Amino acid sequence: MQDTSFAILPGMKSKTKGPAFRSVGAVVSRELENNNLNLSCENGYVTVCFYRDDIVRVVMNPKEQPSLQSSFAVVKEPEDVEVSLTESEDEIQLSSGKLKIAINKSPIRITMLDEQGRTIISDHESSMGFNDKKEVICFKEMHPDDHFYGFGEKTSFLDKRGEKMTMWNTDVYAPHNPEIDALYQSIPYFMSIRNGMAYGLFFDNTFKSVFDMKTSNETYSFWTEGGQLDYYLFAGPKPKDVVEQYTEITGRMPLPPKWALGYHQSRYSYESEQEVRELVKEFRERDIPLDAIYLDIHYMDGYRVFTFDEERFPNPEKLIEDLKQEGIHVIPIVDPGVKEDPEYHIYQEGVNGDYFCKYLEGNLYFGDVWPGKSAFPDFTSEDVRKWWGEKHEFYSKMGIEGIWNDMNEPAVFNETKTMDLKVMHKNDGNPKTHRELHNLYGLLMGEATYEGMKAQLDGKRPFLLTRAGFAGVQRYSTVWTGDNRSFWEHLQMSLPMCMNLGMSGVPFCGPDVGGFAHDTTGQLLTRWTQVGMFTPYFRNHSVLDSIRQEPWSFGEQYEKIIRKYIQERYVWLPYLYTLFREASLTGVPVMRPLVFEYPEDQHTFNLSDQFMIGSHVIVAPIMKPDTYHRVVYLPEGSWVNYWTGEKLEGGKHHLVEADMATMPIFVKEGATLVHGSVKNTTGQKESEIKVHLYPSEKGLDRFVHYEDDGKTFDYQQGSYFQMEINGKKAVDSLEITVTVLHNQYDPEWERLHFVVHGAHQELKVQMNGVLQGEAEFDPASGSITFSVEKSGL
Ligand code: MIG
Repeated sequence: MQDTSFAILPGMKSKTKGPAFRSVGAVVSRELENNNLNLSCENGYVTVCFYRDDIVRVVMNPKEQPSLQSSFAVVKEPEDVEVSLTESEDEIQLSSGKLKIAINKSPIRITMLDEQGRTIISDHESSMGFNDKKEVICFKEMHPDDHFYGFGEKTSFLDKRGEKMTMWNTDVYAPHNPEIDALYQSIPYFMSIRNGMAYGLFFDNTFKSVFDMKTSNETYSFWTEGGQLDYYLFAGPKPKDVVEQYTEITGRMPLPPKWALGYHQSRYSYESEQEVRELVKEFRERDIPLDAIYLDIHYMDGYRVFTFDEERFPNPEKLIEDLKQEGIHVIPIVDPGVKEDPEYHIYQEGVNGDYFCKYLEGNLYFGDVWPGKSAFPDFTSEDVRKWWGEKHEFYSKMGIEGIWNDMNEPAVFNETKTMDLKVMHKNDGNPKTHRELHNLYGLLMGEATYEGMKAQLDGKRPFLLTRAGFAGVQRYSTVWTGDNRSFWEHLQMSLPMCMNLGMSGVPFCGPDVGGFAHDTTGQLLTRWTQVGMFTPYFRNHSVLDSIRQEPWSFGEQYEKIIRKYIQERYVWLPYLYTLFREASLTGVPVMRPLVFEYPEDQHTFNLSDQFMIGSHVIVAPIMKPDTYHRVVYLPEGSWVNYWTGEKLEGGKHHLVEADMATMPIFVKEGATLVHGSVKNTTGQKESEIKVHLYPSEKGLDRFVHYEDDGKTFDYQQGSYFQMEINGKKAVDSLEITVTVLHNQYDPEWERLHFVVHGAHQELKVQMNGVLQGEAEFDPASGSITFSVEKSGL
């Protein structure tokens, strides 16, 4: 019976050519062991277990009792959840109080319900199945109002309903167009938002997998080439809860060093010490802030990792030291391929230590990459990760604090673009093929690199950038979206791509600003840098033979605007840093789609050309050539144009003007924005911070500003500063309260400079009960300003 049901499903059309799927069938018996419900079914086994009262794991294995070992993506052990079980003839029910799992017995069909008994997610009647190729599949019901987000790094628009996506880390030089459904990162996770409610699903399987939200309108499915059907359900109910739940399972981003949030300049390649020094000089002379410069593959001796070319970089220590004096960090690229060269120490160590990937038969795997024939470290084993991490002393001893990992899908120059799938990874004594572990290669390289650098930096936070990754990549690395092109379409695409990465637990991400391949133009670079001001990761990078793309490459007219937006990044940094802190604690992304904050508002469901920074700022960039107007959607509430102070009513679309120098930004009334000042680097001292208040009729929404040293892990021991800002408003008065919540770090600044926006002459401003008699009203901007000494807080 199940066979026929599977065969006629439209979702199975593409699969019917292969061996037919069979359903796991009806539940035959059940047993509750600790918190695991083990079900024996006609054609297989299913285990259901609670990880938290709002997180449930389901595992199906056609052959035997499911293994509850998780992939490397998972960092969480199940909590001791109190679960009650009730059973009727047709159904078994598990309840955690917050969440109910109802299991229909014949055929097995799992439904998740909320406290009120509303269905959140439910198996289609075909539920779970497998075929004799060892592929496994799961069908869920698709509600007419489901909209899907996440899935990591994908092309196309924000809402992934109607898409079919493959999870297989792939180096795609071109094209990143809507039909490319596998890029460098694989994050087999999504969330659904339906009528304001959200749930999430993480498919913890490292094989190539596919999510099909396209073929049928009533069901969606996910399947994989091998292993168990192993997934987690996150109960929500809000998008923020789902991200929190997903990152509880796969981990969160450590707080990055502040310098990693500044403006970064890259090029394939800055080829010599002299070129790098001249570049820095140029930035300084032109007064453009800069925090980091990248060394692409030309810095190495014949593309051998952990070396410098002695002619082009005769004294890297001195270069790095000199730049550090100016507050600028150097970030070298490190690829996984190690050149086959018996006279090269890394290759020698790798062979002698048995650190490289091998076939079952014992011979080394070699692939062609930049250095020519190369071997690849087998990062699936801890000793290899340790070795690789320790090798980074070569860089850290020179003062390097950031590493750039590329080609770690791994990319290999051949037809399949990657390693031979037959390679057998040692995997700490549990050998598995590359076919199974391919998607983990970048993540494991990231762990090796991050942990290695962390151990060497003497308490300082390392920075890592990676191209490839899997669920959990946020624990080690920042993600850039690979080889995009200098197309307006790719600027447009970068918004939903980064927003979905953010919804997938990766808050720290960004595209190559200006576009990597192809030639950028003055307009495109300017508009892209405007967006870059707010993308969590902000780096300009371009390919070898393309036109130059540094901020001054297109004449003064564009340079002026580009400078202004890079400077604005530094102005907004204290606010961004507070959001990074939030992301590191809860997983909630810094850059987020409007649907994340307004999940009930249908205008936001597929809004791909606007985004939010935190909960009170909407950014609506221009992403078309010769365009100086655009439509902006503002959700409910009152909004203020950041540049002009003009007030705009929410709940509707507005036509706004945006000359070349303007990227429209809107601030929601009730907001507090903490700003710093224009600087050369993030490391420069801040003597005063500005607190911009945008009171609504009622006052201010509670805001908690965060600060620490921006460099070390001391904040984990409590060395940070937190200040709560609140406010009550009447027609002629504003009562601000500032409360220091946590005071174990002394901020650099001496005073707070308050700016009350949307004020009028008669407005009386009090802070902590004290009337600000000295406050000045500026009729031109409609704002009231006053300062408060830190010592007076
Ligand atoms: O196949 O290191 O995505 O950022 O500049 C090219 C050279 C290899 C690909 C990366 C790109 C980098 C380039 N690399």
